[in-house]
Amino acid sequence: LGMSGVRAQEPAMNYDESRVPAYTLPDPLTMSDGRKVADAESWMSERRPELLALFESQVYGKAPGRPDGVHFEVLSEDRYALSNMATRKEIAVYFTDDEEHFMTLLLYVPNKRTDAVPVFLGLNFKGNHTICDDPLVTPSTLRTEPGKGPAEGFPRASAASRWPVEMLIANGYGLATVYRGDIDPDYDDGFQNGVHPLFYRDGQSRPAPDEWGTIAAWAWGLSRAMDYLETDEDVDPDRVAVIGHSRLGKAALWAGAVDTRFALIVSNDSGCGGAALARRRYAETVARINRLFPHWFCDNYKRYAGSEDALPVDQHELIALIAPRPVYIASAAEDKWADVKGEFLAGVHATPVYELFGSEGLYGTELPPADEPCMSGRIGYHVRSGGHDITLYDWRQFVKFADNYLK
Ligand code: GTR
Repeated sequence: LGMSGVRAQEPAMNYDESRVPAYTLPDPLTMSDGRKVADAESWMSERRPELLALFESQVYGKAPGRPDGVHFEVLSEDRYALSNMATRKEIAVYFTDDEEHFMTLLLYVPNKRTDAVPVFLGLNFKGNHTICDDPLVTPSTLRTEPGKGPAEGFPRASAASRWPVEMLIANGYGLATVYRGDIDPDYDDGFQNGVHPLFYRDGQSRPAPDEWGTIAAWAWGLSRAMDYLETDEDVDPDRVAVIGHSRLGKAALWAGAVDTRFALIVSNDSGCGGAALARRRYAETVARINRLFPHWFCDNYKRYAGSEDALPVDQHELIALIAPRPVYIASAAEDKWADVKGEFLAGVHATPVYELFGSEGLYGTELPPADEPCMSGRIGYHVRSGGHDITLYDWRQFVKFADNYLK
């Protein structure tokens, strides 16, 4: 089957709301054997594990859990970072007993604190040194596809507009981040680099069809960062929010679904394979995402290219897996590629699960107006005016929402 064979399954991208096909979403509150989920207890003990296993085997792939050899080393600590407002630490999170394979966690905590602080944790696209103009952050080693990406790496502070470190510090939050490439470089190399080979069984050379792709590896890395944060006395491990933009928002949602230590989850413009409903087939589809990013999901997910109705789950159930913990879904009005309405509806259709816990979720059949956040329930939502990005406006809403739960 050549590339043209794969493309043949792919109808033209649809950007027309009136041409979204009729679809029936799987009911999060009906078990595979047809029984109804009546209460929070049976959701937690029966339905949630069943759904989690379906997302693992059919969408993201199973990850190995915490290896025995995981250990940490604080590489540097500076109490006079960010105009003396924050303490900066850089921590090596070693994945195995040896110290060859590791990721570098960059952590800022406010100096003005009486107690351990809540923290936002998220992966970054271009390197730890790109998130702000702190000259002492160790530059991450660029791990783009050979020949792609700037030879000298991305400049310091080049992603600063996406990381309002000072605003977070001023509001009493810490910030922790890791370069995605430290966990798994973002290109298809048959899973030879990154963390996957560390876990191959004898004779194995790539993940099995139900084993982890790159998004699950990134989510696994977020859990390893959490392993460290649990040991840092400046951080309150019960108040760690996990956040991500776009592909890294897909990873944040999956991390929040799998790892209940995350107290709050933020998805920004995560789109297809993130917050957006697959069955709407609006803009980016399962076929298209698997063709362009064959390494992101597990191989079983490729079966659903052009056959979304055959998926045993849809993305509202990914949001439901987070219940009853608070989750915030952010879209951007011009980010049609991510299916704004599909992201909103995933929150709406996850709501019955939140209600099982006596919580409110997200309501409505029409999108709320741009720049009018909904945060009365435990599923927050906004459409920001503008395009695909994560901005100060977005972060201000996340902090406001987090203040309700983590302060
Ligand atoms: C796009 C991809 C989206 C989203 C985005 C990003 O090319 O189609 O699913 O992940 O990249 O990460 O910015």
